[in-house]
Amino acid sequence: MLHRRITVVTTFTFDCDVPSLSPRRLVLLGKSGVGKSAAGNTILGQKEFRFVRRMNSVTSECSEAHATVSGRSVSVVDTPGLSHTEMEPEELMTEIARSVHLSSPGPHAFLIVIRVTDRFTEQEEEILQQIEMMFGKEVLKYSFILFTHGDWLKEESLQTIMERFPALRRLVDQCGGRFHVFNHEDENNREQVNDLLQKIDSMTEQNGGGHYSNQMLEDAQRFRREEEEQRKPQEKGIMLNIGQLNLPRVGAVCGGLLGAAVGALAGPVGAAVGGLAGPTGAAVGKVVGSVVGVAAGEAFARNK
Ligand SMILES: Nc1nc2c(ncn2[C@@H]2O[C@H](COP(=O)(O)OP(=O)(O)OP(=O)(O)O)[C@@H](O)[C@H]2O)c(=O)[nH]1
Ligand SMILES: [Mg+2]
Repeated sequence: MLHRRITVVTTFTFDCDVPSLSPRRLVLLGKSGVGKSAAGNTILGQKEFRFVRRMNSVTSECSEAHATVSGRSVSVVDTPGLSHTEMEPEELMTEIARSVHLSSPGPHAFLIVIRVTDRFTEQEEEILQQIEMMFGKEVLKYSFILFTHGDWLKEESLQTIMERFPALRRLVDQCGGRFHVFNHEDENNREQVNDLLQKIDSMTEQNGGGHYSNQMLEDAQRFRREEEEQRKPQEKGIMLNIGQLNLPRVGAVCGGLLGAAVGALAGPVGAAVGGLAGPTGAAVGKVVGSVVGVAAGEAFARNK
């Protein structure tokens, strides 16, 4: 009897997408000079983005760089400042939107960079409105406030600063209370980077492992276009109403009123003169008054 030995090789596939080791794609957003590029370098642990202390904006184009950080692949996209000193608003918006494509298939987190030393007013809240306008409401689910210049915080903790500035508290609250403080002066401190990545992991977990996508960006852009289209007819409506006004008639009415007023004024003057010079003077005064009035009225109507 022939015995056949059959060997069954079973392949088990483990899904190795362990959350803490899965790649992370991050986009840095914020005003000019707040330390976006410097923060990008701190995260990657290498000098990829140019940063300098300057009055004018430094970064004018989006750029992507990646590195292995604590055993995982991390990609960072640096963007021009939302308050760029030289770019036109439309050009700036198009360039910043490109960050999503560079972060393909889409970023896990938008790091909204704010300097702890800034004075926090309602104006700071406008940053978030600007970001929402560009990327849509969905963006808040993936947003995270990253404070830079942590070395400037003395004994005061960020919690106490937030108590002093309700606008800042509101800003953080809108991002689900997520924030982290960075100190670029201490760039070799990898703990601050690992802590940030952990916080981003929790956010990603809350988002079911998902990320912001090109589709969300397209939806936001379509929504913005539709809103603009809806606004246009109303603006046109105002223009039409002005266009439909019968200007010659308006001119004639205004002219008539003006003429009557001048006539009324000139009439008594003539009458006074006439009163002095006798009945002829009065008649002449009245005629002069009315002629001046009518002429003024017609001139006004003609100009219209
Ligand atoms: N002391 C201190 N300085 C910092 C920190 N982060 C950034 N800076 C400095 O702030 C300046 C501006 O930093 P950048 O990274 O160029 O700022 P940015 O937001 O990229 O600016 P733009 O490219 O113009 O939009 C640089 O001189 C940095 O060295 C920080 O945590 N502490
Ligand atoms: Mg920069």
